[in-house]
Amino acid sequence: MSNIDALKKEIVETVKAANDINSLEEVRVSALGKKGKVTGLMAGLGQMTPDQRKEMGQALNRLKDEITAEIEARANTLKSAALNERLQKEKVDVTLSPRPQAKGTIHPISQTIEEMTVIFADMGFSVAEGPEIEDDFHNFTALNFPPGHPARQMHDTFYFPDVAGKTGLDAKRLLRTHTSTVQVHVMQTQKPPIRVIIPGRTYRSDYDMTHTPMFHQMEGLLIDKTAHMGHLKGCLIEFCRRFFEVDDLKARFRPSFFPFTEPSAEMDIGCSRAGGELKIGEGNDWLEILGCGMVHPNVLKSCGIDPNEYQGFAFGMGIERVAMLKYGIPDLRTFFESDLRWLKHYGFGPMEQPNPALS
Ligand code: 2NL
Repeated sequence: MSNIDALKKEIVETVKAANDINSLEEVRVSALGKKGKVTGLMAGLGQMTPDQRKEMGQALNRLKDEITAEIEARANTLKSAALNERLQKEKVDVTLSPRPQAKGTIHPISQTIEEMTVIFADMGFSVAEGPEIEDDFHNFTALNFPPGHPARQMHDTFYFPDVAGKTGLDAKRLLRTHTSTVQVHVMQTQKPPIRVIIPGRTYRSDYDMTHTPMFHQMEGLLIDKTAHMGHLKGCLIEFCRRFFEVDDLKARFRPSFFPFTEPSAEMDIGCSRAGGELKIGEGNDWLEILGCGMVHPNVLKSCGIDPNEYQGFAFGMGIERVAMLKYGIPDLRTFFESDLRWLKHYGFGPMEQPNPALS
């Protein structure tokens, strides 16, 4: 074996023995670096005859190429081994369940809004939202409340101090007392047909066992050319059956009064109160659940819709009330106490279905 072959064998063996990138680099420097073995042989070419130099030069260049290729192959092997080791060490188990330490729950109000929204969305309603700070027009005047109506009194409504220099009803700012203000905005800006629901916070100056100064309402509005009380009844009966998950739930509509609807009605659903326990969908008793009616022509007119061309129905219900009934929550005031034990008991998990009856 020639000296070159022996040197190649020796270097290739050390390349193959290198177990990491750093020792491989050391091998490269000791062979091909400035003071390396191959580089040293190259330096000797100068002392040779031209024939020897040609033969030896070619042999050394081949040697250099072969060693370079061996080093590169070894480097690739080492790099992919290192990558595999890292992937093995750092792998993420995507089958892990959600973090067990999560302590928060979804508030029953949020869950109930979600459940109601899913049902109305299936009937073609979309969600509308609007400001909680309103003016007198959107909260009262457009909704056909006469100037002296009791609801307008300071006693019931949270008014803001008058804006300096401005007087009269138009300047008055207040916290909306119902979400109907949003329907007014919708009617002012959208052309019928309209089909919206409005969940949101509302405010009234009231605090006792069954009233809190902030509470939530879900209202709905449908306007087209032909809607009538039959559509209103069908829509609300369907809603209650799905919301309370009782397929044959009984319902009745009693005449009532609201300034913004004519005729107006209240809807009751069948229940039992046997033994002091309320059961929805059983027995021969009735439970009031919501208010509704055909939108008053004055309201349509105030919002820029021609009552001779269009008509429609509207409804409203308290979200706390239906949440209490569906989930057996006995005390309204606990909704807003932020008691973590209450939230843990009545709250919902993030993975829970908004309405199991629909899935
Ligand atoms: C209830 C009753 C109701 C409406 C709300 C409404 C809105 C417009 C026009 C006509 Cl813009 N009506 N909303 C209608 C009837 C009843 O709420 O007991 N709410 C808690």
